[in-house]
Amino acid sequence: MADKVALITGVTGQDGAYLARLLLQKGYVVHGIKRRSSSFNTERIDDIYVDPHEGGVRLFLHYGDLTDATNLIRLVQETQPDEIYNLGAQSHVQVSFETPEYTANADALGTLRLLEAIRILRLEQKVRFYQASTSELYGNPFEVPQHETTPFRPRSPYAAAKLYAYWTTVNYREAYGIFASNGILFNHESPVRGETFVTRKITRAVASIHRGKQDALYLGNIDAKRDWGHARDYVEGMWRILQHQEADDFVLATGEAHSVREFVELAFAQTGRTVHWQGQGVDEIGADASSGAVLVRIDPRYFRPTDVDLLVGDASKAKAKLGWSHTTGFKELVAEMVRADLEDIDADGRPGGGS
Ligand code: NDP
Ligand code: GDR
Repeated sequence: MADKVALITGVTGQDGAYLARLLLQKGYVVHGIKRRSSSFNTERIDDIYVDPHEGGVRLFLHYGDLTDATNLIRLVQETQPDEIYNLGAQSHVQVSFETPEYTANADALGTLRLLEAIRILRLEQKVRFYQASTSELYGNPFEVPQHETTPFRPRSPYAAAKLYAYWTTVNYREAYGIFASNGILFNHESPVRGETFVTRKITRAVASIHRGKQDALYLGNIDAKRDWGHARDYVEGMWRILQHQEADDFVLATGEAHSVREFVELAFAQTGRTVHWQGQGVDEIGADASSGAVLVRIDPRYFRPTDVDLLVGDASKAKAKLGWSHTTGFKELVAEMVRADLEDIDADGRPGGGS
């Protein structure tokens, strides 16, 4: 039997990089869509990319964009994928308040364009489609923990765009019989998490402060709680969702919620520092318990017009139907991220990783 072919949008992102690696290990031929950029943007996949001139290539990169329908149609036609993983998105919630129209174009209409490409090319019976849906759909949720049947109530342009993509995926499954599934994934992180998401921002700062290259870390809402897992586990879940006997929607989560404040404390603890909180509101600081040095300050610039206070998922459906559950817990995740940023800073003087 011929090797399976996968097409990944967002292959240069955190999840794209982990998923491409996983699929190559499973013997797939992988096509990834990358955006044209004036500087290199393939840092996260450079180690798995083989120069096409060297032969034996199984990972192919193509220029493209979710806002460009003709490009998507051509790429689906040329690559004839068995599985499409739609991971590409303007994925930053706070940025979506600044660029709501672009976010809707890429995240909402981009999903529609890909599903239409499948239909236009008459690939409804061949392609399995994975949509990167998100716990942000729940907003400030109606119930805790959240599962597949919890009502959605988006609280950002990002979440509203992803809501459209979620329902379009369901509709194309029902209307045209496409194997189209949503993974409703709760936050997942790794050493290659984008530097402006809160976890990576914290672990990079912890490493910089520890090596004397930065004084303090500026954060917004430190009482927000999230269900943080490891990206490695979650891409395995994406793959399992597409291997299931029928298209369906699944929550992937760890089932544990922690605050940004707890993440900060645990991350600093990796470098032997205890954070002592003093003051209130925007005047609250986190000081080093032994030296008194200020490690954390609040900057209202990082507050969102509407934020989500608590997200925690119930992945029991994925466990029962897909045999999926997370393997890396919160403490190990934080330790791995701090360790990686310390190693990077020691290697080249700055906390590294891709973005
Ligand atoms: P990243 O931000 O790390 O990666 C996003 C990817 O999308 C990048 O490759 C980026 O390209 C690409 N991209 C952005 N805009 C476009 C566009 N217009 N056309 C084509 N590609 C584009 O996100 P993650 O890897 O963390 O997340 C993957 C997906 O899962 C996203 O859709 C995200 O919204 C969703 N998600 C993520 C969760 C998480 O906790 N990580 C949880 C739930 C859902 P470039 O590298 O050039 O910027
Ligand atoms: P999130 O992730 O919005 O959950 O979206 P992010 O790490 O950006 O924020 C988590 C929480 O931390 C609070 N916060 C800060 N956030 C950032 N980025 N920077 C700060 O300085 C800061 N201080 C406090 C935020 O207010 C928020 O409450 C991520 C993305 O990957 C989405 O694409 C994905 O859909 C969801 O996770 C699930």
